[in-house]
Amino acid sequence: MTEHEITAQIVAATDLDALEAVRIALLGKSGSISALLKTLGGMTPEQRQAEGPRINGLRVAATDAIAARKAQLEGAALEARLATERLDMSLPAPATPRGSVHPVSQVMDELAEIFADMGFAVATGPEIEDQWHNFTALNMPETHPARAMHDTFYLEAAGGEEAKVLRTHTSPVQIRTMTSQAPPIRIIAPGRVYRSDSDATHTPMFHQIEGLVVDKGIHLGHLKWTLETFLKAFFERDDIVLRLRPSYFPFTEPSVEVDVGFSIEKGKRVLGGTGGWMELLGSGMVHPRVLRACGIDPDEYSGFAFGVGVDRLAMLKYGMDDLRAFFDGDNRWLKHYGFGALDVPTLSAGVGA
Ligand code: 2U9
Repeated sequence: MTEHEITAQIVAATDLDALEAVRIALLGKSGSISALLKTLGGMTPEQRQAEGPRINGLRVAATDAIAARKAQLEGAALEARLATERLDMSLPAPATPRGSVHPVSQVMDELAEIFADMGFAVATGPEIEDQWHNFTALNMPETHPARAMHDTFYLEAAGGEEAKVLRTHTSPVQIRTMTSQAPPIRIIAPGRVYRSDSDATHTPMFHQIEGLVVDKGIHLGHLKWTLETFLKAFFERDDIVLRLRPSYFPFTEPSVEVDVGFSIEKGKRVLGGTGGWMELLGSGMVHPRVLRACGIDPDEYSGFAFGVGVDRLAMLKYGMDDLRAFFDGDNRWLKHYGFGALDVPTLSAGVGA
């Protein structure tokens, strides 16, 4: 067997499987070159001196030629695969993108934008909470009736531990911020919350956005200005009028419910003016007990907080009437109310654009 015959066999292999078969036939345990190598043991030293380099030369030549052919065949296989997987990146995007932005996501983005302009940071936290962050720190001790009023979902507790809850509001996020960060604090906490409640105006999961400001000398005037500025930007009207009514929440003192004036335009109810009043959000000055629970001295600092349903804000701004449709995943509804997948809501471009 000559080197020429060996390389001819290797070059004749047209794919990787055929090449592997040739390799085994030459260099495998019972391959022809392996058989030649075995004959060296039975030779005289003189024969071995002559045959050794020749047979070894065949082995090296075969090994090198197989490696070279393998690289060649692998390169060709890759080229063939790339040719079939080719994607023309210059193809234009479809004229009508299929996905759309859910109104709740759009409103969340708009809210983050509006509050960022007022110097608020966005804070987030876990949706599975312990009872201290969801209730106790918010001035709702175990026996407090508000715990029952929240229609809480309790999780099964691991042996001996206190049951965790699905957070009933985003307030625990503010508790986590206050226990980990010193004032001044200016945050909004948007996110999913859960209550065991379901009808045309309630879903077991809904979205809230809450705000919290803690600093020296914060008072109700700051709260009213902040809410007025936010609602004017959100509803894109300068004639938004607020009416503050005394109320009660365990975590604020005093507590105020905020109504917003509406008027009738072309037979439709629109926000703005003072033709009637609609309850929109809850707020108040952070209860001194809540500040103290978070290690903040209420004699030195005060704060305001507010909470509003994001789904409700979306319904009011974009004229939707059934809350349940928000979470049905019905493509026709999403097509009708959804926002362009490529739109970026910015205040400068008009939040409702
Ligand atoms: C801390 C202290 C106080 C947040 C507040 C409300 C009043 C309120 C509701 C609006 C509609 C919930 O989505 S809704 O059902 N919220 O009325 N929320 S004051 O007060 C806080 C929060 C955190 C540490």
